[in-house]
Amino acid sequence: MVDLPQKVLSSFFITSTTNMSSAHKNLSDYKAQGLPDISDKKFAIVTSEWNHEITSALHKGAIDTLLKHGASEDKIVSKWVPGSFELTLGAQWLAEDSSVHAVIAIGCLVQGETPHFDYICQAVALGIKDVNLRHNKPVIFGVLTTQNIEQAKDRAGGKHGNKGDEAAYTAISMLSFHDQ
Ligand code: DLZ
Repeated sequence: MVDLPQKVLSSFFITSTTNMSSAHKNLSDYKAQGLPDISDKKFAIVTSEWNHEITSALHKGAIDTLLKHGASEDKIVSKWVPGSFELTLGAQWLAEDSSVHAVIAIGCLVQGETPHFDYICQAVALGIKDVNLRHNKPVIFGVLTTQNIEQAKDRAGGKHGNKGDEAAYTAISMLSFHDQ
């Protein structure tokens, strides 16, 4: 295991166990304490047009959460791509901007709508992971992969919260981890 200072370890893991889905069913229930000042941080959000009703709700959730935690409106960039498959390249283009501190990728893949659901899910997940590592900055996977549209609605401001909120919270948490 990487030898991180105890202060970093405890702050990261306490934040995680206090707020993550294992403790609260979903991250939208988090108690945002001890989050850093993010007023000088630049966030880029790339969102898929596919299943727009869902992705626009996730996108709004992400922006609301960033603003709620002190992000500056003029430091939030939003771009749209046609489908979730395009999120990886969109995220990469945004991550290439050295002034961007964190990227949030938002999409919604519904199983019934695509016979190649599994391939797209895997490609996007691995693609986003690669962009994280290539650019050494948080690129958050805010992509719903659900069996049907109802499950997606439940996670886009419905009974399971808003995964866009959670994606934004995760971005802030990772910046906090990095800056300590
Ligand atoms: C083609 C397709 C299908 C059938 N379903 C979805 C979906 O549920 N969610 C989504 O974000 N995108 C879907 N797409 C579009 C692909 O992500 C991609 O845009 C196209 O295959 C073109 O590369």
